[in-house]
Amino acid sequence: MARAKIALIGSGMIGGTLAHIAAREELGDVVLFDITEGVPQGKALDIAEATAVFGSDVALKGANDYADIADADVCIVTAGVPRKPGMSRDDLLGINLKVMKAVGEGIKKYAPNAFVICITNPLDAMVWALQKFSGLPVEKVVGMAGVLDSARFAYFLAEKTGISVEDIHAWTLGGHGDDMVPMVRHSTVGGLPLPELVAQGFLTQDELDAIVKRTRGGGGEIVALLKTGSAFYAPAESGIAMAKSYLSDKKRVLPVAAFLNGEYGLSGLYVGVPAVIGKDGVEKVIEFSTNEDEKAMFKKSVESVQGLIAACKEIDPSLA
Ligand code: A3D
Repeated sequence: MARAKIALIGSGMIGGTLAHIAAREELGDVVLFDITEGVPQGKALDIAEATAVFGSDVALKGANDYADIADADVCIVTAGVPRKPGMSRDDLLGINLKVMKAVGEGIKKYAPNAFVICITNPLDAMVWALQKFSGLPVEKVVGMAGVLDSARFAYFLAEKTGISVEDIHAWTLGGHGDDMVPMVRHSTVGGLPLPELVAQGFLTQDELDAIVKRTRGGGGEIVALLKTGSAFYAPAESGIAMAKSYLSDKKRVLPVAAFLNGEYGLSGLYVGVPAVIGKDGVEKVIEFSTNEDEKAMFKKSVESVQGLIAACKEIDPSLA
């Protein structure tokens, strides 16, 4: 059987890390695409040389021409600009919307059958615009944010309780902003929902509240430390987890920005929800029960996403 083809649109910090992991895990042949000349070619050659050390038989290519992504099975989009200290994700909207137009048109022309994973911020608006510009079916275009936000939540819980990350299932829903919704009642450590974990004395309510707050600000914490860009290792791992579930029809339930058709009472926009990812892309959205508090937080988060979409429509009337 032919190897899968993975096109990475954007060859910066996340794109390069995605290429490294994809090659190392032998997920398929990798094309690194970027507008900057030399960078995708240099990263592709560097990683190709590393394949002889870790023993992966995959091809890597750097490209500045969309023709090179032809017939890709998966496209992971990180093209655009990341945050610098003091910037919110929303500050990136105007610049990255133009990038999504170019990327969407490239994918439409050369890789219309791909499963497309958008990582570019502000995520929920950019994935919405990318789907519109590419014209691909909504179930084949998804956003990566929830896997990362949930991983941060799980890691902080593991760090505080001393329990293996493997036995923690944490969930964050809603938009990928600081008002994302960490789902405390649905997240478990060793099968115990977090409120029960507090009741059993594994951690205090104050410690749990601090973890929720840190999860919401997790991206900003890294931006403040790095000073020159934003997180890339964990975002890349998160994109790979989604690509793997699609490529091997694994049907993992992952928190992703999925297009909603009535689920959670919403339609026509992308928001972070748990979804089954398999060979058809987003195969099913899972609906968590929500109490009044969670509903209010979800509503606030969705309103932020709706505001970003309205801003996109204002900037580019073809999206209206
Ligand atoms: P960076 O290292 O700057 O890479 C971006 C790359 O995109 C650069 O190599 C640019 O040359 C390239 N680029 C710019 N315009 C175009 C274009 N029109 N076509 C093709 N390539 C282009 O950034 P990064 O890799 O650190 O981050 C990439 C994006 O991911 C940013 O928007 C971040 O904000 C975002 N991000 C999202 C998350 C989520 O969880 C959603 C997490 C971390 C970063």
